[in-house]
Amino acid sequence: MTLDDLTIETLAERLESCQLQVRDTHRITDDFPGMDWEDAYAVQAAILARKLARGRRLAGLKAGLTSMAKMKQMGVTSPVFGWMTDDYTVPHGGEVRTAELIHPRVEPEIAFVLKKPLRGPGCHIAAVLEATDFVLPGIEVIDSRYKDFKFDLKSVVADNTSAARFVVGGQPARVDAVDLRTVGVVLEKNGEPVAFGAGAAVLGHPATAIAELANHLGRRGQEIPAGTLILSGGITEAVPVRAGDHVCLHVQGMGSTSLRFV
Ligand code: 0L1
Ligand code: MG
Repeated sequence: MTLDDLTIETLAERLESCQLQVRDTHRITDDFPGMDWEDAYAVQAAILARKLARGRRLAGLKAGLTSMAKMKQMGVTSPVFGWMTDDYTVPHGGEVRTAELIHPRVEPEIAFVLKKPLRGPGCHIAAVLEATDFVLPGIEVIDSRYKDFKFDLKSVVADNTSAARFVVGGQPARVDAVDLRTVGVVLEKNGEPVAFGAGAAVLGHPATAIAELANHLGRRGQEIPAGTLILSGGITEAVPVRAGDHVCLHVQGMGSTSLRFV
């Protein structure tokens, strides 16, 4: 690590204030170009600690930058990870108040719910599938706190990988009832298909993202507890949304989930 505790806390306060006050900011690496990955994850953890101290609860974990195309674009070879608190949860078919967000985009994802804990290092697809209770469709709403959605990787990790809202719903499926590589997804905005893909767009198999999360936490002496909901990462590019938009995700064999921006 290169940053001291006070700096980590100051950066967490800055990024969380932008989120709560719905305003953007410049990249934190502009001020701290030498910061490292541990600094970035420490800022992210400090934002979570601030929310938990105010009574928020952890609602789930997420992998981001998981699609091959997005990783190539960003010049990375492994995903990034973040979290969602209870106030990020949108009920199936529910509403998102656009005035609470800066410049939201939506991503089609497959959500995993674990029945057993997962601990890395050495976690792999088979361990994830064995530990998964069910999978179901999920739409993540991302909302970078950085101006014009422009960032570098350490800045975006510190900003909790742009996490903002999410909805899950549809028909939960057991992992032996669906081929998560070939499962097709269609994302509709206002009734029009706007993005399509298959599960394999996420690291070849969405369970790989969960294994990489377990390995990431394992290197820090942590595990993914049983019962955790995890968004495994966007299957397509993120789609910008605005007030009035209705977004619906269909996942083959798992039904649909949706939300509305008001
Ligand atoms: O969930 C995601 O893939 C977002 C990761 C952060 C990068 C972005 O905001 O697009
Ligand atoms: Mg995502």
